Amino acid sequence: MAIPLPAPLSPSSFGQDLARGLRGRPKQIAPKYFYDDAGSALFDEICGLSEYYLTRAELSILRDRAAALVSRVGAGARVVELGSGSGAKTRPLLDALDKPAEYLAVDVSAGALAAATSALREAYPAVRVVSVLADFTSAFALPAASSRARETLVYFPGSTIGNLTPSEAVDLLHRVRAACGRCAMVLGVDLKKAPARLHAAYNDAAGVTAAFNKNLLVRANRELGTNFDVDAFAHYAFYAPGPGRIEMHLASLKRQRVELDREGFVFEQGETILTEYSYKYTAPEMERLASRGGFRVVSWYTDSAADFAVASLESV
Ligand code: SAH
Ligand code: AVI
Repeated sequence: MAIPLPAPLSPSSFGQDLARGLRGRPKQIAPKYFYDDAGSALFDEICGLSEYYLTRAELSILRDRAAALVSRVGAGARVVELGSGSGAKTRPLLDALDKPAEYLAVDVSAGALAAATSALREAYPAVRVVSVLADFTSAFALPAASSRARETLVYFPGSTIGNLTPSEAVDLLHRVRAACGRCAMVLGVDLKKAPARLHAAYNDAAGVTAAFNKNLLVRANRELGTNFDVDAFAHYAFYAPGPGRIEMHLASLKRQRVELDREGFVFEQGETILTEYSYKYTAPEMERLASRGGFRVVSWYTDSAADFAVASLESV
């Protein structure tokens, strides 16, 4: 699959995106900037929290249904995982496939990518493991498949698709489809449920999600020389039932002025930076989204509580 190569995130793109985001109303920044080494470690900690049911639910589906999810994929496939992180969900999928030839991990978090791919190389010596440090929200290319690889399976677990707006998600599906022609996809999706449970999942009692959110400001101060008063920002996350999404913000607890590249940005008391959306879907909504992106849902499995779904898609 010849896909144009995505540029890794550089401090200059972080600075430019942050400046653009702070000039906007509301102030905002893309969630991909959460994931430096500290952010990736905090996300892994979130995955173990009692309130954050998503990881447990998805792993239980993979444990029970991985074989069914990949039953249409033949031997010797190439797996491309988008947002691979620590690779915690990679093994159940590789184990279910018949002699996978290649595994490409695509992520913006350099440290997480290196650690995950080196562990996988050791665990799967027969699989060619490739790291692709890249942003999947921009046009991206992948290294050419080796002659051993027969077909491509795109793996997008974690409900990371929910961190894109529906129209961004459709664009990504189109890019994936254009890149691989006929291709199969396994997609993790967090489902709509009682707002109080969603609220709790993004407002854990131990404050790990708050630290994950605030790490963005810590990262900006370190990498860009900004002067955010991190202690004067509060984590603020809530479920908005209309659009069906969690919104995560950082709220300034006082009036403050932040400098970035000699440009000043004033935060009024209570003003927020929008740092993340996390969209939740129903099965019909996800089917419509897939169809707008050029895919159809072939099978769909949920955990026993129907909190989370993993779908097998194919391009149409
Ligand atoms: N798939 C793993 C990790 C999910 S966390 C799991 O389910 O546990 C989201 C991952 O996607 C992080 O590792 C983050 O670095 C990566 N990520 C987020 N936005 C990205 C982007 N635009 N391009 C590439 N990787 C991205
Ligand atoms: C990676 N992504 C699917 C997570 C989510 O649930 O939206 C990121 C996260 N944000 C707060 N907690 C976890």
